[in-house]
Amino acid sequence: MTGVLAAPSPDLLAIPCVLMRGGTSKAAFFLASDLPADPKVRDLAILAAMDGVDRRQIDGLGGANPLTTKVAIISLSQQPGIDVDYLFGQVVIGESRIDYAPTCGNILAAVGPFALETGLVPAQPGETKVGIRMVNTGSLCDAIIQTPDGFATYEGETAISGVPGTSAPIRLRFRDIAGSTCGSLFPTGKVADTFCGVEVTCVDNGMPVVVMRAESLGVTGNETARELDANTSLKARIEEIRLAAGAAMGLGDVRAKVVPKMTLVSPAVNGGDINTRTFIPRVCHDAIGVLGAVSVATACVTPGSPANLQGEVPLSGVRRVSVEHPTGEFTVALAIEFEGATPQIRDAALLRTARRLFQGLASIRRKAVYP
Ligand code: NQM
Repeated sequence: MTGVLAAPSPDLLAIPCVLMRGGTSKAAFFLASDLPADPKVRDLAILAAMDGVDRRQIDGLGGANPLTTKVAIISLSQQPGIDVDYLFGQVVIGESRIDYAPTCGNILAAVGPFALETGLVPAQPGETKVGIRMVNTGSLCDAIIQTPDGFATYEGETAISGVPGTSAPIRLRFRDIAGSTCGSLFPTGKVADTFCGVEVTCVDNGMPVVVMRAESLGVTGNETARELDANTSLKARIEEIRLAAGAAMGLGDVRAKVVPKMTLVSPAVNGGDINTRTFIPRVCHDAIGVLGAVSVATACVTPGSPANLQGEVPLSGVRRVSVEHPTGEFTVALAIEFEGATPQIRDAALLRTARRLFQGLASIRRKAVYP
């Protein structure tokens, strides 16, 4: 058995696909040039590959959790100074559709190694900077990949919470992510609003997030993700706040959207700056999204936000914010400049790891794509 089939069935289309772990998530990566050019046909192919219908995703590559049913479509960028375009898709499990509204910072970590390994970007001696445009939001990021021998290396000493072992570090430096989806850092025009009797901060520093104190929802914020997922009355209340906040953030009717994400904050318990539990938006994250963490960290340093638990008035400069989550901690470095009382975030940087898990051909029911 060589792995290459001698007589493949014509019932199945075979499309080159690489499964990558990016941070604490997994995605099927495709080159845009390998997928059907018509976006409608392309999405049928992706949904058939992942299984968008069944909640267990038993007939596809998806992992039956929002964190493991993600897709990245990569192409060379036409934008000067940028190497590749990264279009992210969140397969909405059981609904047979792909949400292209958000981007994903975890999967972003795998874009650089994928671009190097597929030959889209040549490796430099030592390390290689890959300039990435996040097509969903138009935001830009530089990913620094270790390339000691002219190849991406996956081996290294960097550990991230939520992933066993260590790997080579990938440095992500975001440019201009404030207002990525909503147009401004605080899309309601205020740093604090009240929806359904709960004080919140609506913030978009790379990801639209509604941040509120756990105690204002009657929980401590130290519960496990599983405990919170089982709390149906809490989840119903959070969804009610999300619908009101989403409209106020200019996102319209967010019932069918996976943004804004919802984060409960409470005092840090392990020496960090803040403790979090994040709903993405209806399932509690085992950790926290990358850009979600950047947005929460931003609320955390903003005077007047309910997330500013330490009553902090930060100075301009680089502020490292340690965001605790159910499986560990995530440090975000924010370059802050103040205009009056409101922080302006000049850039945000963080460390992730990634790894190629599988390379091959996704086998897709031809009839699902070309009925
Ligand atoms: O916020 C989860 C993840 C994410 C997205 C989600 C992410 C981000 O952990 O940038 O990384 O919010 O759906 O992959």
